[in-house]
Amino acid sequence: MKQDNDFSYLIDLLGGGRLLAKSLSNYTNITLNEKTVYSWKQQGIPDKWKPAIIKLLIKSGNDIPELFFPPGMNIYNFNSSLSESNVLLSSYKDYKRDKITNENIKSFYKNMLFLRRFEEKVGQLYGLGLIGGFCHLYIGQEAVSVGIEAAIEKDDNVITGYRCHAHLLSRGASPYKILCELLGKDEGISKGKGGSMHMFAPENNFWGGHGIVGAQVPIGTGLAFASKYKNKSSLSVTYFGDGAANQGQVYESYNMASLWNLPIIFCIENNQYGMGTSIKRASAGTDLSKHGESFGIPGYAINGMNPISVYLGALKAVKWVRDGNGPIILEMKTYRYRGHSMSDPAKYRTREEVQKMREEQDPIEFIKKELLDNNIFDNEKIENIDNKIRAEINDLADKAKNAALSKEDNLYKDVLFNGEDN
Ligand SMILES: Cc1ncc(C[n+]2csc(CCOP(=O)(O)OP(=O)(O)O)c2C)c(N)n1
Ligand SMILES: [Mg+2]
Repeated sequence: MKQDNDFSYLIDLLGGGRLLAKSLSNYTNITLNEKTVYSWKQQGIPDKWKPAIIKLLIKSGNDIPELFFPPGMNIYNFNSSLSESNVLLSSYKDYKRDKITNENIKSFYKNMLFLRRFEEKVGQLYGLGLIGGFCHLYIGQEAVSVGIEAAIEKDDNVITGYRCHAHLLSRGASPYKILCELLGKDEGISKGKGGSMHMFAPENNFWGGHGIVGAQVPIGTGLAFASKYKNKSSLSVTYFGDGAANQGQVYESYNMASLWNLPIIFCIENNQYGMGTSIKRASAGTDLSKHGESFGIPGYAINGMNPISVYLGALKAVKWVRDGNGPIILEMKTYRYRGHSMSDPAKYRTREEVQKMREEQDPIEFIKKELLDNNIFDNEKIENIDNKIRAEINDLADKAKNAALSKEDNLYKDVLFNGEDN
């Protein structure tokens, strides 16, 4: 049984003999002792237990080697369990660590920290009365944008709602131009006319910045349609919130995306709250990753406070879409630390809840620990990077403050499209 022995690593993937014996016993109602499971490491996993093990592997977000399926079976025999197990990709942790390089960890840290310090600066500028209009900060949710961006290509299209500064930065847009936009300056990324909620960067394949809750979803679906229509390999990552997830146009988009097999990742940033209401009070079905089921769209819930989980989940989703399988939903379980916008009485949650998330689940602290535990960076290096980022953002903000205000005739420019289609 040489071939079966090769699968002994699956036992470790599922937590080792003791845990697997327990999981299988719970799963099948057949009592299995730990020693028997350990003996499979030498003797091979019996075919009888393989279906249950495959289900556990699917649940924990692991790949299943083709040769592991019992004779006559393949992944499609497990389709129903695929939709049943929305926690699938949520528990990537140590056992998937081997797919992550030190370079990944370093860039997750730098990129997330940049987003955090940038948004903190924006909060300060707003507090000083230098930013007008609405302003929604992304603090707490950094792992989502950073993890997704690491898994997609620059040719792919990204679109989101009004909480958009971070996505734009992740796309590689100029932080200086974003600051100018916030301050209503001529050099702003939308020439100072859009402000916080309406930033666009077509050169970065970033399509807004939309103030109407959920409105970006059909547009993101249109971006996916354009890729398909023009035979491009690019996909569309369409972000929206838990509140937006119940808008009617989201379901119309699901339907069309599935019907036309469009290359789109619907990325729901479930930060647990809309403008002033928790998802539990606002949504009849709180398992947002399952909302595409009746349209035949698979969905996975992912720990959106962990950039490694986000990245690995996104890699799978990207592969699914690029392989021509059509849309997929990724529900990122995340959390925002600040108010919904800069004016938010925050009566819908306790300070203790926010504090607990910050202390226990902060994505940047998590990655910092990875850096230290694996001797990738020491404390000094970590601090130097932080200081460098702070200094860079301070300089850019000072420069932006001194830049010229948007000119009045900008009001009449770029209102209607009159350029060449590409
Ligand atoms: C169609 C529409 N309805 C209501 C609003 C007011 N509004 C702005 S943001 C928001 C909450 C959306 O919450 P969610 O989708 O969870 O996104 P989050 O703010 O949490 O990122 C609401 C109701 C709006 N902008 N558009
Ligand atoms: Mg929300």
